[in-house]
Amino acid sequence: MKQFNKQATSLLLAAGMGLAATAAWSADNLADVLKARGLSQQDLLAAAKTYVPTGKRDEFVVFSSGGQSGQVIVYGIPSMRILKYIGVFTPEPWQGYGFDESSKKVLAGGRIDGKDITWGDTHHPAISETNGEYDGQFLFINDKANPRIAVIDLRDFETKQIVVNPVFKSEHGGTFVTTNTEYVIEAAQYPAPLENKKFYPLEEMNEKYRGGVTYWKFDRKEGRIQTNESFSLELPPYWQDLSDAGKGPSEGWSFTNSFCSERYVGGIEKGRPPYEAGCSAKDTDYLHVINWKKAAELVKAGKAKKINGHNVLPIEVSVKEGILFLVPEPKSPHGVDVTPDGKLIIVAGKLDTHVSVFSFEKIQAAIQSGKFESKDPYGIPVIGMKDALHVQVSLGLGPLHTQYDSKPCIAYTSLYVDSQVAKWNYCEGKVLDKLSVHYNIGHLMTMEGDSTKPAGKYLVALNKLAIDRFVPVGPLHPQNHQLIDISGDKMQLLYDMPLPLGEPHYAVGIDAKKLKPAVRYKVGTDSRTDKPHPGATLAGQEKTVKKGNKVEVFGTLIRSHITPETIEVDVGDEVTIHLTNLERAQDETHGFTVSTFNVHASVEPGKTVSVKFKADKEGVYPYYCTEFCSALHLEMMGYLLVKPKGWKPTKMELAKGSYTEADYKATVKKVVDTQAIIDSVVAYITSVNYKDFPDVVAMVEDAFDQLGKTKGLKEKHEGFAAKKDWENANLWAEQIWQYQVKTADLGLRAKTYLEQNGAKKVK
Ligand code: RUQ
Ligand code: CUA
Repeated sequence: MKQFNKQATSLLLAAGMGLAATAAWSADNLADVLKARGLSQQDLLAAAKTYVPTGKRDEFVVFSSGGQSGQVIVYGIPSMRILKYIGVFTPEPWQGYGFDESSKKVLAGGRIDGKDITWGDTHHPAISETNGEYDGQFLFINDKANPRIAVIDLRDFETKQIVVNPVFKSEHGGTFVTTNTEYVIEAAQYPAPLENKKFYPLEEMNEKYRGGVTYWKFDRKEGRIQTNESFSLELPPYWQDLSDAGKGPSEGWSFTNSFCSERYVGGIEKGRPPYEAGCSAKDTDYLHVINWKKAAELVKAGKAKKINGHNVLPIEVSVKEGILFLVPEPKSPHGVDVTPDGKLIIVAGKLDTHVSVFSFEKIQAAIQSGKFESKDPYGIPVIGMKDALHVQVSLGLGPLHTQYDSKPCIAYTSLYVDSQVAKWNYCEGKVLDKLSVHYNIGHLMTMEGDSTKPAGKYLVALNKLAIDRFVPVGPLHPQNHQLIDISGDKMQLLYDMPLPLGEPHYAVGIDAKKLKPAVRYKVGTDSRTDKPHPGATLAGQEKTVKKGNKVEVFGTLIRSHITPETIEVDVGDEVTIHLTNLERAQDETHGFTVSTFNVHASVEPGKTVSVKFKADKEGVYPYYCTEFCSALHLEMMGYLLVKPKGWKPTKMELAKGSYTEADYKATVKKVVDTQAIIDSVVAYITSVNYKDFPDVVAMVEDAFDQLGKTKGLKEKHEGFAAKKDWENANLWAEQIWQYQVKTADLGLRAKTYLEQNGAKKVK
């Protein structure tokens, strides 16, 4: 320890004097590197287009579904560097998600039939929109396996709410938002009885099984879905697939396609032809065209019936009120994507080489004039395919999803079987370019490509198979996200990124400037409710309260200690530890765990978090901070003492160290030297316009907070020295130094920040 102190002092001295080492580039030249690494000029160009040097940032931020990991993956474009995994349907220990009390409540919102479901099959993220443009405020994502939707607040990138679909047993077509995020759309996938826990044999598929679409009402002010104002449309047992919301002229409408409109029931084990044969027998399936605005009014007017306590508009009502129509679409379609101007709806064929471009205007004309070619078996009017089509274009094998460019009429469609991206013009129905991807592309995504104003520039191919692209890591391969430059006439492949967490289905990319996440919470905030946390505590007010067998600790965290440093309980007590992080400095997160009790919290600056457990075994359990937060991070710890029943203390003295007067004097000198560094840093900071830099102001406040804690300690150590109690004298002097180190650390960080961000002299 003494050794370390000496080193730390000289480091601080060196940095304080401005003796930062300058990194020298080696004598490499570009040509040599290209040769040595076997790279082409093309590779070099791609590298230059994607490389983001240290200190610079990405232009776009992508939120990718984490597939079966139940999480959301956040990465930057063009660097393709992963920035974060957000725990959503699955516990995520780093963020304490599922290991502290408030986040457990969020996960509990996703319980079904009283059971925890600790994974999810995430497919489609959606960013909240204002006037059809991404606004960067909220993110939604669905769970296909256990039909649920989650709300993530982009002010802190935390999951705030999970809601369970009350009438479906699976879903795929979620999440899609309406133009002003009034509703989040979620469509069923595999038909089942809508009533919970209701059994009907498969022979009753046509009569008793149903599909549907749910419109979740989103309250933007609260940042939460309002379940009681949400509703669903009952739909036939066609397998509803993806959806999209109308915009511009088609605002107020939504589109959901389907497959297996044959309503086929397989049973290969009984000798019946399997689902895949029966579900693709017909040449066409149905696009559902729904007037959701009118549907919402009908629900308000009491036309819905309650199923499982949820408002459902029966098919007869939707037909009678003229809010539900069908349009035949080439068989087994997959994606449905409304064009940025809201005039056209593009449906990809999956088992057909064509993409079909439907015209909203033509669909409306057919509806207005009552021109229908037939009715489906449930009485829903069917508009003739020809009457709704704008154009059909043959793109290649296995078209799945379509995304849009910033240039008018330009779209990109993924071709799963061909492993290609097709660039084409949907106004004129012309193919413009094709690019091979590796391999078997599912979704693709352009920047802000779902909005009314796509940003162009980049496209990401979300490939289902990676095969030979990466160093092998066993039979389960990573996924391959490929970055493609779409700024020119021809598409150019720039980068392969292995994604090692689940199978991402869809992703959304937003201009990084639109995201404005906070760097700290207001002190004492419960981040999962966004409200003041009842367990919040301020410095000096820490306490432990015992009532019966319930122990509640109101503690604080600040470099480098946890207050309290000892928690004593009796075996069998129920222990709740509330912790508030008192730091203001950016990125000064503390973590917290107690040995063997399966709790963990991530406590960012200002946040209050609680962990709770039953101290059901006697013993000694260290607790500590799990984030490397400061030089004395390893010392940021304490003991939980779980005392046996009827335990009485026998020995009351703590072991003593053996400190001498020389030790004390050395410590005092160290304190004086360090103060000189602090003074020089302070002199620098106050000589420039540091008040113009909010991050620096926070660091400076924090630094003075730390220094403020040394008040009275000088008198204290001198008092002990006068009594020749060298242990206490030395330790209290040492404690001054501890606060000084944190002050100096913050001060130096502030100084570096100011130097790198062009601070100006004020006097
Ligand atoms: S999808 S299988 Cu969006 Cu193509 Cu889920
Ligand atoms: Cu706080 Cu480590």
